[in-house]
Amino acid sequence: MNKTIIITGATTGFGRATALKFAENGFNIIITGRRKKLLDELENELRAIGKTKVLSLNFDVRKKDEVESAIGNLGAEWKKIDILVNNAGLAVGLSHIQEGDTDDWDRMIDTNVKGLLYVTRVVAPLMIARNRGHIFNIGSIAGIETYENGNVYCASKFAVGALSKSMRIDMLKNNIKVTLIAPGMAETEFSIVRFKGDEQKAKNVYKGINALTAGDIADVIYYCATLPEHVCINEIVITPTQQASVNHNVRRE
Ligand code: NDP
Ligand code: 8X3
Repeated sequence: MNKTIIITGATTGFGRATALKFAENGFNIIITGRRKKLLDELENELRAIGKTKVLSLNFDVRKKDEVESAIGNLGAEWKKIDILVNNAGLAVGLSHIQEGDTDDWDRMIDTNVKGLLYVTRVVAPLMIARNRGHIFNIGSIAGIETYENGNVYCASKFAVGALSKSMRIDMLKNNIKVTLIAPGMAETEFSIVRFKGDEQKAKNVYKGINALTAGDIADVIYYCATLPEHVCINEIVITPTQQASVNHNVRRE
C-alpha cells in the first residue's frame, strides 16, 4: 500500500520539490499552501506522474481554524498520514532589532513557529493512533547560529530546533520519528519574500555562490524518510560547499 505524505508550503521551493520527489516514488501526496493557482498547477503535475493519489488543501498555517478544519475533515484513508513535512515558512525583512518592523516579526513568528505548532497538533494524534509516523521540521542554519539583522527570523528557527527535540522526546513512546532539516543558502523564493518582491536584491544574496537547490533538500528529506524503521536521523545541517556557517561563505566569479 502506498504511504501518504503531507507537505505544508508546497506551492514553491523546498515544499514543491519534495512533493515531486515523493510522487515520483509512489507516495500519495497532500499538498498545502495559500496560493490556490500554484497548488492547482502542482496538483496537475503530480497527477501526470501517474503513480499516486493527490489531494490539495488551500489554507494558511497561521489560521488555527483553517488548519483544524482542512486536516480534521480529511477522509479516513487520507488521515493515514505517514510523513508530515512542516515546511511552510518565511523570513520577512532584514534589519537591526531596534529598527525592526513589528508586523514582519508577527508574520515570521506566526508562520514559522505557531503555524508549525497548529499543523503538528492536528497531525500528530493521527500518527499516534497508528503508532507510526515521521515528522520533518524545516529549520535552518539560522536556527543554530545567528547573524547580524537576522534576529527574529533566527529566533523563530531556534524555536523550530527546540520544538523538534521536544517532539522527539514527547512522542518517543509512540514510535514517531522527528527529523530537523537545517539548510543554509538555497535559491528559492525565500529571498524574494524576505526583500518583499525586490528580485534584484534577492539575486545578489546568491551572487558567486553555487547555492543549494530545492531539489537538493527534497533528496535529503527522501533519504531520511526511506531509511529502515529502526533508524531516525535527528538533525541534519546542509550547506552549499561554498558556505561554512551563517557568517562564512566564499564567493567566486
Ligand atoms: P519559498 O518562499 O520558495 O517557499 C515557502 C513556502 O511556504 C511557499 O510554498 C509558501 O506558500 C509557504 N508559506 C508561507 N507562508 C505560509 C502560510 N502562512 N501558510 C501556508 N503556507 C505558507 O521558500 P523555501 O522553499 O526556501 O522555504 C521553505 C522553508 O525552508 C521555510 O521554512 C524557510 O524558512 C526554510 N529555509 C529556507 C532556506 C533558504 O535559503 N531558501 C534555508 C533554510 C531554511 P504560499 O505563499 O502559497 O502560501
Ligand atoms: C535561510 C538561511 O542564512 O538566509 O534560513 O537565514 S539564511
